[in-house]
Amino acid sequence: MDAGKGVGMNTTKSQQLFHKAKELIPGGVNSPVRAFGAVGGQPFFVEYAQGPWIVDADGNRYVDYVCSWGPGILGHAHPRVIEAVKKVCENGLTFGAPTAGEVELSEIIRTCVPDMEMVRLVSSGTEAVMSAVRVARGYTGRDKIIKFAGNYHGHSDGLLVKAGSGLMTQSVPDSAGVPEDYAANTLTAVYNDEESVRKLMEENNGQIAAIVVEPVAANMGVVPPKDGFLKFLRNITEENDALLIFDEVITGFRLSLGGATEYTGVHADLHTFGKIVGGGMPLAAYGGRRDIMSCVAPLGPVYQAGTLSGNPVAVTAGITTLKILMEDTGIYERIDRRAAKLEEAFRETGLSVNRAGSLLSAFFVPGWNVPERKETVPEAKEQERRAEERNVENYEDACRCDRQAFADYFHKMLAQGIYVAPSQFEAMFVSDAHSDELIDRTCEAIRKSIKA
Ligand code: KE4
Repeated sequence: MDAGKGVGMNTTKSQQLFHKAKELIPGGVNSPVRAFGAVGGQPFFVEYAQGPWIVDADGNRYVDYVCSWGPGILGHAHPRVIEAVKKVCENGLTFGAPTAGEVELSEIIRTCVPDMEMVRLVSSGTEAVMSAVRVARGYTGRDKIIKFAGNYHGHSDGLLVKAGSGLMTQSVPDSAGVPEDYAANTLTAVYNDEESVRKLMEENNGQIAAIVVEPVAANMGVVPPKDGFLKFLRNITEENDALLIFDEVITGFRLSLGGATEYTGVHADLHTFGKIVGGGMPLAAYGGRRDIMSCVAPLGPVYQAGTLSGNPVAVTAGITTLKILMEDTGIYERIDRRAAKLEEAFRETGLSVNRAGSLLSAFFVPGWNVPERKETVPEAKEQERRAEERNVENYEDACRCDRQAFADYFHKMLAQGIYVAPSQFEAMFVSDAHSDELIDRTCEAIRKSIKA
């Protein structure tokens, strides 16, 4: 990738910090995507963030559309959240014993998502999905699961897999260190492709514990489910006595207060939540049907535990965040409307765009920069082919995008003080702190950054 960096920005302190960090931390970061590997250049180191703004070690300010990969739906350092966290810290940071806050947060989650009849709090999205899959296996007595290419569910061994040689075969590890046999029980289907799921179900009849899916995919860029796809997954799991797991680590409390269930009307057996549910602190959750969750220790035989599970400080951040969302559900209309304005600006530049509520991704699809020849209106069939080619409906479509063009766009936006996710395969997150004025400024920056 071309090594780009903010035009005219002083990044001395960030560069010094990155140099030191690389000596101590693999790649200089504590999560790979932060290293700017997909876009080139060096990451800035954050000094502080407030509302829609993120400020780096050199004092450069950016409008932040990463929002810590989703938690920041209220904007950074919301005063009520900060106040509540400061106050609860004075009581002690962790006890390893039950607290009233865990009961309150679990009840709030169930109020927002009634299908969450029982909840277990954990510390990361990875832990939530890993545990939900284990519960599904324990409940059904079956070993195999189906996931989708392009869906990311955290870094547990059995989910760090990719489609094998022939898509209808078992998956292969997608990371060094994952034994082949750990991948063997994970089958990979094609998102939005019912036939790929049906074949795997038929070929593994009676062996599938669950299908795990991002109800709106956001890890291959944003890819919404086609009409009927989630309902199809609901039906085929019921027909085969398998469970349906909605991985709502991103969509939970983002698409609506009731998450994907409210947004799509489809009910899953188990759900996982992260990011927003913890208000930006290390907290996630899994849960669902009472009969299934009754399998979880100490109630049942499926073991899962955690020293900091339900941590009182994290729980307080989560409770305060969800209460603010419950008190003002108008936030969803506001952030969706603002995201729609960004979508319109991207479309004007010729990019393909997928949006679900306040989640969106612009794709540099093949031919994105070939202006339509106005003098000749292509035949309807040709128009249909071109439109089809521009659709991003699965991982294969997303992989066809021009990543260098994305990298150039990323750095041009950064140079204008707009920080979007440093990867074509990530989402753009809009928060309630992104004012209409900032949205307009971002639209202007988009038009300037993307020149066919
Ligand atoms: P964590 O373990 O990172 O809290 O959550 C894993 C996870 C599970 N499920 C979904 C749908 C997710 O998107 C994630 C994590 N999301 C990424 C961003 N796409 C986190 C960013 C990162 O890895 O640094």
